Amino acid sequence: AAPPDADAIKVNQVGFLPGAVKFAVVPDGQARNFTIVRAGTDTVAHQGTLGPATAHAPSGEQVRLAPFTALAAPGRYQVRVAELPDSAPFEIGPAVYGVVNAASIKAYYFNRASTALAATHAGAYARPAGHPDTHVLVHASAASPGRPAGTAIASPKGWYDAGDYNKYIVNSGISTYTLLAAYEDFPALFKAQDLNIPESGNDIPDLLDEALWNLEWMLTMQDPADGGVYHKLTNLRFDGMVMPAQATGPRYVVQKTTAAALDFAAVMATASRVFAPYERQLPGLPARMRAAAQAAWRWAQAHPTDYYRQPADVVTGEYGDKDVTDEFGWAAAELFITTGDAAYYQAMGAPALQATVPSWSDVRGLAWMSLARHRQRLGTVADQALIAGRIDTLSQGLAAASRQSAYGIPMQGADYIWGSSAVALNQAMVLLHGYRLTGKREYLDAAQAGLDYVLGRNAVGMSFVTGIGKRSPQHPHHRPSEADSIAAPVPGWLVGGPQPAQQDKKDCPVPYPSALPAKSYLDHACSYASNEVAINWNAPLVYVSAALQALTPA
Ligand code: 9MR
Repeated sequence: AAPPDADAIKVNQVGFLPGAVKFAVVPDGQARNFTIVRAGTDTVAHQGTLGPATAHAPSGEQVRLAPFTALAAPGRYQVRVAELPDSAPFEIGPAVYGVVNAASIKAYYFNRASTALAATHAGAYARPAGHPDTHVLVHASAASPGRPAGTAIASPKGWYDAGDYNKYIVNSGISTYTLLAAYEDFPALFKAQDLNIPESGNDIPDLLDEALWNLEWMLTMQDPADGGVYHKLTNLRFDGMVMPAQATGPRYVVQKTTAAALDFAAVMATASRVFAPYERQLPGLPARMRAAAQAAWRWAQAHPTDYYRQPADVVTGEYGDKDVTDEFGWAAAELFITTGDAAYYQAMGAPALQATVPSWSDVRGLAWMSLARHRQRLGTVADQALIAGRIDTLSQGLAAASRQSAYGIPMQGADYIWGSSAVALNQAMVLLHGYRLTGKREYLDAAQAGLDYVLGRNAVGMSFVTGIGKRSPQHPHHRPSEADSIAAPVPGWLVGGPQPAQQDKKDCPVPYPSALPAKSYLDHACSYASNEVAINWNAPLVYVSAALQALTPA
């Protein structure tokens, strides 16, 4: 018989806060009991009984849960089950998510465009500047009377979207918002954080400094003549696997779209209130962001159906979306919260706007989470019961899915889509809002399961975050990681994760090990459909790791 898989026992490879709910997943076999041992020893710290054997359809497995919530003593441990290799080591401790949280934010720094990364901040990942983006051409699709095709604009800074070197407003929207939301919800944690980025020590929290790098770019994507916002800044086609400084093809801004204007409006409205206390350090910026948000909103009102249409000569990412009712709702909600103008709340269409787990193309949930966060100061215009009800109902559904899952996670078969890792974390983000609103412990526990999933309690038994955990992605689809001739990938990046469509099959020299939804994952740089990194996927990792650290009762 083949030797049992070294990672047959699945557990969060970072670990747990002492007061957290704690589970491992064990393949069904002869064993009915398990122990938790001090890592690398035979010292038993906990003994438990495995739960019933249950089928997990997304991975085709029969598994049992190993619960050990009662173990709260700080230390380093492994799960032990007879006849199986011990699990990956993990820690129980009071600051257990500090490292993963900091790494997941630092990843954005590593993806900064238009700047060199100095060794003092980037260590081995230091690199020369790429993409100054000071001479970006207006594509024919974006031409306007004031800026005819071929005109050059300056649009520097921002983060590369993902494994590619392009910059997309729609995806920047949810990504930057989620970082700002983490700050709005847990300011104390971030005020105490030192990420060793160039701005560290400048009297602005590092998380906000990092967000600012992208916000400054976003502001340049608005045409001051009409308030419209370009959909993306891109090469005509994807670069090869080269370092940023080697990717020197011409850059274009492409088509103003309704979705870009609205995502821009939502983020700038959010940013203007988040940065308001930093007026002294950033004179005029909060007001400028607020005016930019309102101008983009007005443009979208006048152009409600300008959907993205990929021009024939452009083949990079689309982030196309032909339903912008959710973007209208989200932008209206953020403008309402920031300005207090009831007309925005009316424009949001709250009674018809559902709450769903957010993604780049469905941002309704972001509106509801922001309203929930600020509900105390919204006055009588906003329907308090509706806000609480939307978040609670969505959380209930996710908690129920978690209870029914053999892995004890909210993820179901249909959730294994492109970027499935971020689905798990966006579900957790919703649940954390549910917990803050209602105090229902099962929401906190289901959110914990989402983080456990990406850090190792998943069907492939690995942490999906580079540099974190015993077994993590070695070959993400990330140009710098491939081209830098350093063996270890750039750390702190969450990879997209398993999903069965395998759109990259034709580009991969090796087959996927499985086509099952929860196992259809390939740790190879070819695999942009399962192993790319992206700013919108890292953002809920930042949020959830901070939130669990801040909210889990001791
Ligand atoms: O995250 C995006 C996913 O929802 C889409 O299905 C996929 C194909 O259109 O594109 C993903 O976004 C990619 C973007 O288009 C370009 N940069 C890399 C992104 C992550 O793969």
